[in-house]
Amino acid sequence: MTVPYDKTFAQKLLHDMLRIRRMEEKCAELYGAQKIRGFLHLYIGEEACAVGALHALAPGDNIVATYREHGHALVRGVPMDAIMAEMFGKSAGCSRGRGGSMHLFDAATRFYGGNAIVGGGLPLAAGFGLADKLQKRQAVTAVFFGEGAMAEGAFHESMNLAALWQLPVLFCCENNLYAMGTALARSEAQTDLCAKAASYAVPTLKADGMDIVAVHEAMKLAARHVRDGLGPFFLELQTYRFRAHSMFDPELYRDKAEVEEWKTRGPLHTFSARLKAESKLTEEEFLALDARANAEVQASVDFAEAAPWEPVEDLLKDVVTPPSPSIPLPPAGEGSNPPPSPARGRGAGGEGPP
Ligand SMILES: Cc1ncc(C[n+]2csc(CCOP(=O)(O)OP(=O)(O)O)c2C)c(N)n1
Ligand SMILES: [Mg+2]
Repeated sequence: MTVPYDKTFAQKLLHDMLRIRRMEEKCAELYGAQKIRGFLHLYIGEEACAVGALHALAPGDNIVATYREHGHALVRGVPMDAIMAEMFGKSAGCSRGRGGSMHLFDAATRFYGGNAIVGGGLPLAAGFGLADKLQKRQAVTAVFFGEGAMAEGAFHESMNLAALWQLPVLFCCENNLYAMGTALARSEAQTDLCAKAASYAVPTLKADGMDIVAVHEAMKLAARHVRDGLGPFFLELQTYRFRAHSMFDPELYRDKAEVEEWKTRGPLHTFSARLKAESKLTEEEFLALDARANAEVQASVDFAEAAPWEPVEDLLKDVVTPPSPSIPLPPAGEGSNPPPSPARGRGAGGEGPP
């Protein structure tokens, strides 16, 4: 299929995938240098999903993502400087350095995380959808999650309420076949994710998540459905991560040959090749786009390095709320936990669990 976009838009899609790839390659390097600490989950290989999907949404739409969300934040418009500073834990970061890699957040672009809990974004998305429906805002809430989240109760509860109340939520599952080291077929009786979602009477669609055109077209269709007030939609993007789950993963659960096979379908080189074959990209243009992406990454690292650390005396700010003078404190003794009653305690009458 020919690429149904003009040269400018097609190159924009390619450039955004390059920006994510180069930013994350640099993050992996900075992790080794201990500039970035804590958890770090790379999206390398899956870039077509975030780029294709987010370019089908409007600025007033809400985005909720997982801990593998650096690319979603970037394409949504969170400045790379603010993302990189967040990775470094600097207060110039988009979550003031308090969140790190897994908790990127930016209300200005309606990017509502960055959620470390598997499935944690799903109820939030249902809440955004409910709020928009009650306020008669014609917005879509797009929630991204891995196939591992579909085993969580939060997925089923959110799907059920979204369908029951016909909420404007676009459920976007990035199925990369593994949840940490667990393959889908080892943990799920029903491996057809669309069949699972369809049990909530929600329309579903599968798309090739390695093909940015397929992702973008599927997402446009899904977003139109939701925006037209027809209720929620479930989209499965079939994709693959090329790197480890996080920075601590010996990858004993999959063959190297499988990874190499998926790499032949890598979204960057396949899309570049298509654009070149259709005279929408030259090698010089590719190199220029790549150089721009690398320059943006280097500038963001310089920014993060130069940014100051949060002063030590501020570290408890926003952690503990100071007591409000308008709410009197309870007299000493009240409000604390009562001592356990001997009648309820174990050993009193031999009751209670062992
Ligand atoms: C509720 C909960 N259980 C377990 C974990 C530990 N955990 C972190 S990532 C992950 C795998 C999730 O896989 P998937 O949803 O497929 O997303 P992917 O990492 O493949 O993008 C697990 C089990 C967690 N963060 N939250
Ligand atoms: Mg997964």
